[in-house]
Amino acid sequence: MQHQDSRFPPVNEDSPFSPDDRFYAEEIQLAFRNQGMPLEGLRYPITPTRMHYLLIHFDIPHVDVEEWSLEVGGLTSKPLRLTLEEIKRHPAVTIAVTMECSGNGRALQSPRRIGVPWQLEAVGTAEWTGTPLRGLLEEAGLRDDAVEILFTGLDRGVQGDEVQYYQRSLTIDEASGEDVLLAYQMNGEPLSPPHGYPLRLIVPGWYGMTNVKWLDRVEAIGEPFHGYQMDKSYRISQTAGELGEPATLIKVRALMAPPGIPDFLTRARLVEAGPVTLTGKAWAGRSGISGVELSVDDGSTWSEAELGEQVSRYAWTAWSFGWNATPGRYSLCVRATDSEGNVQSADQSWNYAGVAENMVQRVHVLVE
Ligand SMILES: Nc1nc2c(c(=O)[nH]1)N[C@H]1C(S)=C(S)[C@@H](COP(=O)(O)O)O[C@H]1N2
Ligand SMILES: [Mo]
Repeated sequence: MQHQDSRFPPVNEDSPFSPDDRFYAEEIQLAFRNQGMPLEGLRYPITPTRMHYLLIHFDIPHVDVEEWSLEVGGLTSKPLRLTLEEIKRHPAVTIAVTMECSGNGRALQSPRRIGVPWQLEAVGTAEWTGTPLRGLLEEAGLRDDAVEILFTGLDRGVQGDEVQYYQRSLTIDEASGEDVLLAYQMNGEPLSPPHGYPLRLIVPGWYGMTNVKWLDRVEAIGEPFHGYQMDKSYRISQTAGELGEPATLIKVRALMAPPGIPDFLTRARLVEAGPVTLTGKAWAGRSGISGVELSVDDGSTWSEAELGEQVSRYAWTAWSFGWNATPGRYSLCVRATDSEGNVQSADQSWNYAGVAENMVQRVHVLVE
């Protein structure tokens, strides 16, 4: 390949893919539509909105807020229809939440699954402002025969041969959690169209797909919902046919802000010899982080990093590690342990959908 810096391995030689396992044009197009957070974004406690990742299955709906209203109904004694102004008159809370797409890391699994080809950038932390859902459910008066709350977005498309609106459900218990929000602001601004304008669900601790955007309806239903985005997608299984377990709470993960400077094409890192402070963030759904460890020898030996502040109960914790870098090539690894003792593995745990995978990050560095 021309224009390649000779100090770095040729494209793909150092990558988890074999040369004949390149990405398809369809995946690249999905990657353009669904931006990731550049990993240098790990330096911010709150991700600037334009750096937060995006995942949009179908098209971004065009919403005229004068025409828009939210229906809160189904098995309720007093169904509601609320304009955005009416929703904003309800009690408001702001919570910093680390959101991660369940497909984060998908493109690092081998054999890889066709889908949005995330490496590790499908994560971000934002301050979401909205009204607790449970207040509206109380106002609407849930009937005793309701077992789940179904959330329907305005976006429609075809997936797995099914024409569908984007829909996900939660049990009444989950939906009534005090921190489950109907959010209309992200980082102090109205939601942007790609992030769900005018209103979205925020369920702190759960993988991204739970946070239904462009809300149209919130309905109490009498049977568990078995739609495509519940039963056919976001399942941890070894084959297409198998139902498997659903992806739910975000698993423990640590990531490193890339040290030094990048090689343009491969993103391999060039670091100056001497003391280097490696930094990053670690998170785990609804658990705290009890430790972060660093390895500079591709996972053979590990040392404790120093933990910084946790941005909020549902947001990532900062970590840092002092490394005395001497000339050579390194594979830096970082792994976190959550407060329940779950620790990241160096090996992949492959599944068919490429979801809820949290293998340790490896960062290739040349020290000169
Ligand atoms: N209506 C609707 N909601 C949605 C989606 C979608 O395609 N449509 N994508 C989901 C997925 S898979 C993720 S990871 C998050 C991403 O939220 P963000 O784009 O604001 O980061 O939104 C979720 N909510
Ligand atoms: Mo996602």
